[in-house]
Amino acid sequence: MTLNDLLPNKFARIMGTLAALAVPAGLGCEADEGSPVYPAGSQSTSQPTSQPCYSDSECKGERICVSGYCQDPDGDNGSYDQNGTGGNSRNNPIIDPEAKDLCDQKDNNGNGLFDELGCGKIYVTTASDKELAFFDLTTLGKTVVFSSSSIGTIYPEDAEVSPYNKSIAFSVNGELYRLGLTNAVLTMAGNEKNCFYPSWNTSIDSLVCYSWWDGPLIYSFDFYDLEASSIFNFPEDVEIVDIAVSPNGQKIAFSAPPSKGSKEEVYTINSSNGSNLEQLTSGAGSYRLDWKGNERIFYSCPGGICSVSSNGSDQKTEFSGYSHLVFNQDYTKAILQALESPTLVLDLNTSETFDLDIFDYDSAVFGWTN
Ligand SMILES: [Ca+2]
Ligand SMILES: [Ca+2]
Repeated sequence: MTLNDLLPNKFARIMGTLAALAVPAGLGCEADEGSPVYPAGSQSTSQPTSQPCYSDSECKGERICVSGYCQDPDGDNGSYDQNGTGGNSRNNPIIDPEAKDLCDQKDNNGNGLFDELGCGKIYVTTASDKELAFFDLTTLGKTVVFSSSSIGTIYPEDAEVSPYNKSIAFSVNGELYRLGLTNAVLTMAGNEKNCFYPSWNTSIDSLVCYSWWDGPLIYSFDFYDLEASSIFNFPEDVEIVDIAVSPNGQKIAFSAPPSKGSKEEVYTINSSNGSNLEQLTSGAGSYRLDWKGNERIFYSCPGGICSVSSNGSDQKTEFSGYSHLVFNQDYTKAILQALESPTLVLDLNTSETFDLDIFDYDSAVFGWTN
């Protein structure tokens, strides 16, 4: 729904409210003193929200801006009750249209959409990249799972949740760790090769990393026996800037410039033995790779987020003005982030976006689990 859709309805509501307000004389005095105004006869159901405002356009649903607060002029709190069945009755529970729609199979903000922010847990690096934390969409609360302040900085591209959501792999200054999410056990890999951009390889023990080892190298590390083995040496003297294993584990996508000084391109190799090197993009300037299923690779590109099919066709810009995205596990929603812009949840079926607005200002998303 756009603002324009709301305006005629909102105008009618304003006129109705003005007529109602003309009746009880006492209410006018309250308005003069700057207190929130209650519509006539509805003091028991229409309460001021916590949302301050200067104009109606800042208020959601049918609410209007009265005396500095968003308020519902007729006390019905929108067109839907909390079960989304409609009704418009004053007997329905009061719904705050400014509320965040947490994951509870109810329409907590009365906009006709159930749990539009999605469900599950959103993993972030935060506290100046010194904490790993998740936000649970059933409570919208934050839980810190690890503080790295004593060992260093964890960048979001250096952290990834494992298959089955058992653990998080992360690297600090190239040193690889695994943190159990159910038992909080921290395992240090002790890898002699540096590990950057760890990406899990379909098992809870095995992942791939980027290292510089006589040239750019992609290698596999196994937590079961703490063994590393080389998969692929990129033939040019350049830096790889991200790695991502496909969901089915068959392909490794990585981003690197074809030669020194050129733009980074998206490549794939077979994960089993590093064979079948394919360059998928042309002039991409790619970093921060994310697979959408096994068919498409999204990547950060100059000015936005781009994508290319895994066979190299259909390279395109998906979203301008955002720096990175993370999909949920069934690819129905994605989180879009941009520097100094609100973090959004994008519904991939309807293309609607919703302010997530539950993070600390410096939270960078790296995972979204069920
Ligand atoms: Ca809703
Ligand atoms: Ca809900």
